[in-house]
Amino acid sequence: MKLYFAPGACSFADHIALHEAYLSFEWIKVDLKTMRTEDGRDFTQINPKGYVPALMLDPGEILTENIAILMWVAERTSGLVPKEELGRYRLWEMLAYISTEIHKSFKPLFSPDADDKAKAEAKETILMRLRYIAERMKGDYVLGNQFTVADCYLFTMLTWCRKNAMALAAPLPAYAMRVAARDSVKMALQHEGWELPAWE
Ligand SMILES: N[C@@H](CCC(=O)N[C@@H](CS)C(=O)NCC(=O)O)C(=O)O
Repeated sequence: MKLYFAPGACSFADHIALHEAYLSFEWIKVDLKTMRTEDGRDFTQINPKGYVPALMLDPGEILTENIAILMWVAERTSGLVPKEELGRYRLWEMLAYISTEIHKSFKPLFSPDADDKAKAEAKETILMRLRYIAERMKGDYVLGNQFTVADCYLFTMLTWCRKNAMALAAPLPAYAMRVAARDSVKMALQHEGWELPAWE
């Protein structure tokens, strides 16, 4: 199995999740400017959508989209889906919120064409969406006291907030430090070759 990633991109979430699930995989860096992989392939032949993450499953099947990859990984192990009756759907609900309401809102912050007003509005929206989560967090992790793949995704979004000098509402800085201490995060960082921002 191969994870196609770009350092520090949203594929970091999938990278952490694969380590959390103790799955055996190779991590292949993609240059998103040239669309070449570090093993010399045209990435658009692997994922014609032209973005990471892409997970090549062992029989040659390609899975794309963070939500699908994270759910696939979560369901390969017993510990990454919340245990309660509605747990699988609560996980899906949170992944969808992170993907469509938070992840997508970062777009102006990465766009060279976006002006300062668009960037400021994007930051405001993201912080509002994160406050919704922060005000409802009851345990150590986003869905309670169990670490799930939603934490892999949310944590990745928080690294982007800090890279953009956005102040996180409590308890998110403490939460981020807790997630940062996990072996899965340390391994993914080492493989991707970048360092975490400061949390406060
Ligand atoms: N809908 C996709 C979005 C993935 C995405 O936004 N990937 C970014 C990195 S975080 C990317 O590869 N962008 C490169 C590009 O669009 O050229 C998902 O959730 O997996």
